Order: sequence, then structure tokens, then C-alpha cells
Amino acid sequence: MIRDSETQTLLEDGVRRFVQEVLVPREEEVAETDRIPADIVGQMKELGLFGLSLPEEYGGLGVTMEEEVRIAFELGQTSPAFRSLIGTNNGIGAMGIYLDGTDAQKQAYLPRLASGELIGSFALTEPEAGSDAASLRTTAVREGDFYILNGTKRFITNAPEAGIFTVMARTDPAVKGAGGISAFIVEADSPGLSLGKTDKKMGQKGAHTSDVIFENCKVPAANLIGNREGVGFKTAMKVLDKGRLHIAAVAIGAAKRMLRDALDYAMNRKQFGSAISDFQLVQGMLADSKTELYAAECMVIDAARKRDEGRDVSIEASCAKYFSTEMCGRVADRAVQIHGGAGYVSEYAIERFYRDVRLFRLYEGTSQIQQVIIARGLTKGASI
Ligand code: COS
Repeated sequence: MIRDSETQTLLEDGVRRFVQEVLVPREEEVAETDRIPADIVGQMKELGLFGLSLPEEYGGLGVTMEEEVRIAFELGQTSPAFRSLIGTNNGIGAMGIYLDGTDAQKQAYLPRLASGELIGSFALTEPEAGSDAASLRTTAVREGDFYILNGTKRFITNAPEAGIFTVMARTDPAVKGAGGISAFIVEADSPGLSLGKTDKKMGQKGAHTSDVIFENCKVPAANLIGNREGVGFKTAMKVLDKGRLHIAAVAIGAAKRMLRDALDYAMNRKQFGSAISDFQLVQGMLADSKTELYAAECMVIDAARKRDEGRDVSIEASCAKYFSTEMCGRVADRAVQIHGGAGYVSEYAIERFYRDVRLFRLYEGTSQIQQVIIARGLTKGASI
């Protein structure tokens, strides 16, 4: 749903200009230094990008899902590290509080997340609990007005930058699966919370992940999300439903950028006396990429509209993430192929993008987990 097409056009144009004129020229610097320059963070704050999806009453822009995915199509067209910094505040690092938090919890944290003063992070995955998220072992034991958390979370995006974490922990050890899990807001300076070393990754330099370790970490009972035990896994799944649509849209943005770079290269690179874009085997790769991109874009917009209508889009979000991120991987591969040897050297952005986009098929649920969710939905009667 687009609330006001004029405002949306202005917003998309503004983000497009920011991406193309400010972020794209700084991509190399981010890749080299492994950090987002402070002046860029400042500009992102001014543009309101940290609070895109958070409601206006908390200082955000309150965009709808359709508006958000259309903005993500633009944001995705540069190094994913830029999007990653604002992504957790608009998504998994804030949505648990927004969807299931109490009024007091929303008042306490959402305005600071929306302004970018505070970075939010989502701590679900553990060393032994990745795809099987409901088997997580981190415990939260109530002691008076506090919960005492123990356990380790792994690959936590923006952990080194985070001011707060949404942490899924087991409050009822007697319940083995999802029902024993609760969600907490944990401040980064809580006693007993420490970070592992920042992970060295294949790509996405400038976006950081690390372990988050809880050793008798004391968290006020008032920070139990929604003041309800046993519903934290559902909170996490609802957060991921939205997050998966967002990642699908970011993957589409990245595929657009890679296809544009490949087309540009193909039209300028001459072999056998003509531009390689004149050769039908190269044209086949360009055409397949555009066709798949178009299909993904239509799917993501449709799923976003359904979510805006208040429908359960768990299956559609998984379809969108699965198709769009796999499509993005295929476009990355073809774009390297079109660049030939030049695609393997870092002088061209495609070498970096090829590594960066690999993560899309893994985080917020692997492609195989999306397949599981879709197929389970079908067996439970989801419409075909
Ligand atoms: N919205 C609301 N509730 C949901 C839900 C959703 N999208 N998905 C599941 N639930 C509920 C179920 O209805 C069930 O509730 P009841 O016990 O009341 O019936 C409960 O949550 C448990 O669901 P389920 O039995 O499907 O859980 P499973 O352990 O089988 O796990 C998968 C489901 C595999 C889908 C889940 O573990 C998953 O998404 N794994 C991937 C995790 C992931 O994305 N990690 C990435 C890290 S975050 S960057």
C-alpha cells in the first residue's frame, strides 16, 4: 500500500540520489577500511533512514511494507554494509519491541532507535541452534526483579555497534521447544554481557557480526518483551516474516546494480570486432537476469501489499526471500561471467558484490528453511 504517491516518489528519489551520488562513490573506502564513515552515518540519520519503518509517534517515518520494499530496491543498489547498519533498527533489532512490546518498552527504546542514537540487534542464533532456532539453550532464570541470562549467541549482526539486543532465551527449561522461549531487551552495557571478537567474513566489509556472551547477565524483569514468558519464539518468527520480505527487496536492489554494471560492461567491451552485448550468448545472460529480476520484483510487491492488508504472509515472505535471494545469486554469477576475467579482479565492483550477496541466501533463514516453511504451509492447507 502506498499512502501518498507524491510523498513516496519524493522519498524514493531522495534515497536514489543518496545511494547513487553519496554511497556508491564511497563503497571502496568502506571495503578497504571495514567501516562506515561517520559523515555517512550522520547523513543517514538526517534522512531518517534509521526509523523508516518505525511509527511516526516514535519519531520514525512509518512507511508501509510496500513503501519499505520500494525504498529497499534503491538501498540495495550499493554496498550491503550501508543497508546493514540501518537494517536492524528498521527490522529485526526493533520489530520485536514494536510488535509485542509494552507501551513503556516502546516509549523507552523506539524513539532512540528511530533517530539512530541507539543501534538495535537481534540475538537468536547460537553455536548449536541455527536453522533449528527453537532448540536454543541460552537460559533466563527469574530472580526477584531480574532475570539472569547465561549462554552464547552467534553471528549477531551489528553486535559491535549495538546499544540494545533483542535476546531469545529459555525461561522454562522443562519445555524443550518453542514454548519455553521468551524475548528480552538487553542493554549492551548490562553487567555480564560481553562480545566475542568481530567475525572475519567472506564479504560485506563494514557490516560487523560477533558472538554475544551472557555470563550471569542481569536483566530487569521489566525488559521481558510484552511482560509475557513463553511467547518469545513467536515474536522472533513474526519479526523474521517482515525481515525476510525486506531482505528479498534488498537482494532485488543488488541484482539491479549487478545487471546494470554487467550491461554497461557488455556494451563497452569489444571482442571479435564488436561490443560483446551484440553476441546472443551474452544477450541470453542479460535477458535471463532481467526476466528473473522482474518476477522477483512483482512477487515482493505483491507479498508486501498483502502484509499491508493485514494478512498472514509467512509463506509469501518465505517465497519472496527464497526466490529473490537465489535469483540474486544467479545474477551475480552471470554478471561475473559477462565481465570475464575482469569480473575476477577487484577493480570492478562485481567481484565484491559476488561475495557480498552470498549472505542473502543464508541469513534470516537459509533457502532450505524457506523451502521448509513453504512446504509445511502447503501441507497445512495454505492456498495454492
Ligand atoms: N508467526 C507466528 N508464529 C509462528 C510463526 C510465524 N511466522 N512460525 C511459527 N510460529 C509458531 C507456531 O505456530 C508454533 O506455535 P504453537 O506451538 O502455539 O503451535 C511455534 O511458533 C513453533 O513453530 P514450529 O513448530 O513451526 O517451530 P519449529 O521448531 O518447527 O521451527 C522454523 C520452525 C524451522 C521455521 C524456525 O525454526 C525457523 O525459522 N528457523 C530459521 C531461523 C532463522 O531464520 N535464523 C536466522 C537467524 S536470525 S538473522
